[in-house]
Amino acid sequence: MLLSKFFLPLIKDLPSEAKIKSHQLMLRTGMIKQSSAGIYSWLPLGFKVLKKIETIVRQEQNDIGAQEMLMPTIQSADIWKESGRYNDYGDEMLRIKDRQGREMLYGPTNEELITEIFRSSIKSYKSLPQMLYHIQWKFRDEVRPRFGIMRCREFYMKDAYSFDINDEEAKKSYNKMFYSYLKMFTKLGLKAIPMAADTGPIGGELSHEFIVLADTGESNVYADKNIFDINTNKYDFNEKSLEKMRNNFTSFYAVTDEKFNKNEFDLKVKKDDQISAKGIEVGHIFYFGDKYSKLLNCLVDHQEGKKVPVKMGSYGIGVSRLVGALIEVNFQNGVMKWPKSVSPYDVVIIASINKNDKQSFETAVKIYKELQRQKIDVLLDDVDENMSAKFKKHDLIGIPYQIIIGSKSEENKFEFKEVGENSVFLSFEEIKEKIKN
Ligand code: 5CA
Repeated sequence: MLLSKFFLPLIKDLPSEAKIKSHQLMLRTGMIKQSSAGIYSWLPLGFKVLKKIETIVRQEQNDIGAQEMLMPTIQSADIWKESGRYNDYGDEMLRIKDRQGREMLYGPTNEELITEIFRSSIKSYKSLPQMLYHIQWKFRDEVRPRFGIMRCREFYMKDAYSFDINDEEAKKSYNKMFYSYLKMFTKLGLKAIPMAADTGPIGGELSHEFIVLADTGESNVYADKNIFDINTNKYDFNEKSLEKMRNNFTSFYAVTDEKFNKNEFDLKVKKDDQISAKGIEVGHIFYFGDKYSKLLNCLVDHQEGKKVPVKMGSYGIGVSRLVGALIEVNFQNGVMKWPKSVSPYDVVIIASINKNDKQSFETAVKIYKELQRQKIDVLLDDVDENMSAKFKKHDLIGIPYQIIIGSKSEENKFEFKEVGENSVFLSFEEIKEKIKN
């Protein structure tokens, strides 16, 4: 992509409500544009990052055997009346009437709809376990939408649902998700720690929020610092190993503020190991057993002949919120560096545009075409402005690798820089290898 042709509306004057780094950066680099309070359009740069995150989430969910599907954003109120949440959800739910006067709503989550799909499709324990997920927009009419896409009204969520015959089997599904989440966040370059949490309007007794520590986070968390040192790579995807992994995490004190108890904290965690910090909730998993299956009469034939309500869990990830979390963590001292796994482009060529130096631009175009031929996603900054203005702009756009073509270029060696490190002079082959690795 040529930057001169790219739809990238950079803005200089930030609206005063942009208080945190991610909100500011996303507006300045034209990743998003507010359309109304808490509702955003995703412009090409932001959309690319969002889709890359989505791809990693999808891969990791498929890897543990979860099956992707797609449920609609608009749901009928009837199933929510069956569960009793049509009233309980309160003002956060956006209620709509269609032309026949039927009550509809914009889904804030999908426990009811998935239970309804399941009950009309699966009748026997023989078809269990099942794990289904979709990645779909949600709407919650938050009282105070703020911090851009961090707490907004319309947001992109991955929500998965598990179905098992009993608590013991359901625990295995919960452990699989636990594992999938930890792997997924590692791939995104994030350290997200599972912490015991309140179940809120979803319900049930058991839940964990996955928290990324950040000063700008909205959650207050309390933890034993040793939980951050658990090496998740030593666990495999088999029943015993997954159980060990979960037991390892849950043996450390790590809770969100609703679950916090000062006496317990002091009793279980040495003073020097106590962390009390702010964090961003990037995911939340729940086990609520037969809460919805009982209310919605979602029964399967048990091995012993009787009919039993299926045991369910649900597992959410804030796909759009993750974009913000990644910025909060990786935007330091005015310089953004996207993790390579989700960067909008693999590399940017920053070329000097100068009437007296036609050579530089020709070289830049040559490298650009060659990288494209190698299927490397490359951005060429061909905008007519001085190099220092270009560097400032790319400090914000945050592509992790830069090829700088200007006065310093040498014969067949090009200035190559990984953001945050010193630049080096490399041949085209060496550059290609670096990027591909
Ligand atoms: N049904 C369950 C799990 S599938 C559920 O809805 N869980 S949740 O309410 O915790 O939401 C899942 C994730 O969505 C959260 O962990 C958070 O990362 C993200 N999220 C929730 N509300 C918002 C919001 N207003 N703006 C942006 N992301 C949000």
